[in-house]
Amino acid sequence: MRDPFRPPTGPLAALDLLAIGVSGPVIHVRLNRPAKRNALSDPLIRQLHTCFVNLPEEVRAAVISGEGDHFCAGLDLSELVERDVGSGVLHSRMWHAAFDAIQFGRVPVIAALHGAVVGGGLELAAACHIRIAEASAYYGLPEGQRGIFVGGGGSARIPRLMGVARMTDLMMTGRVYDAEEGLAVGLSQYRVADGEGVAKALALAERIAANAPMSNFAVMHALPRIADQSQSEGLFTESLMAAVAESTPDAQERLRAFLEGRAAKVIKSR
Ligand code: 1HE
Repeated sequence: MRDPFRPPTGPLAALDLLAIGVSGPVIHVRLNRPAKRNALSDPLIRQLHTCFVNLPEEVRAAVISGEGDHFCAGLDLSELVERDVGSGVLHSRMWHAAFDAIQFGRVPVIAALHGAVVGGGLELAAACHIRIAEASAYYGLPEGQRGIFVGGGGSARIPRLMGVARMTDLMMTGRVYDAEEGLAVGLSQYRVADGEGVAKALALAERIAANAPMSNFAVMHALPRIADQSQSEGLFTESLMAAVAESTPDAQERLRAFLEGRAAKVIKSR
């Protein structure tokens, strides 16, 4: 039985645009602007950054979801009007810092998606490590229709999930993918019934939190970088990361546990 979720203490307690609960090693962070469909205003982006650089010590995995009928409607368009070039660059860099704190932070992050996952909402989802989509989830990149471009890391992250050609199609034509299509093209890794996304995400988060922290670190930090490297550089990076991971006391105990018959076998799931 999971402990009840408790509100955080410390710097996270002041974040009023996020509804945050901590239960054991799992933190659940909910975007909490449902009246504006969780549109990402500057204060909300800053709060996401503050949250992920100040995770409580005991946290080992995180879940992000959205309050209300939608995960996230993307950039708060009311803030975009009359922004000059210089502040536009800084604004985009602020998003990059926040989403980097999620992708390259201390713990794996799982997104539970429902309703609109559009524009910056899809950029946020793409910064997470695993995405679970409820049947109601749909994906779009309306930047093309709004006369703007992605600025929250979408051009770097989204093609790595579904390819440049598909992203071009979404941006140029306004095409929208439903949950099934999103699963098929790689935007999500799981598709669940409506109302089941958060429970699935929390269950996966608990399982991930039980991994050796250095294994999770290697997957989060080494894997995407190796994918960006040449094969030769990637293989070398892999050797270094593998040696670091397997030399931890945690790894040695887990290997011993298997050899002594104390650890679970790998079996086919249903
Ligand atoms: C917003 C936003 C927003 C809703 N910025 N205020 N994103 C978009 O182009 C998506 C724009 N939003 C929508 O298409 C729809 O709102 C939804 C499909 C997400 C939801 O529809 P619905 O019928 O449930 O809600 P609504 O009535 O459209 O919106 C409710 C309120 O939220 C309303 O405000 P109100 O004061 O009239 O009640 C909307 O104005 C407000 N709202 N979405 C501001 N996005 C770093 S670059 C990233 C670039 C992008 O993300 S571009 C994509 C922007």
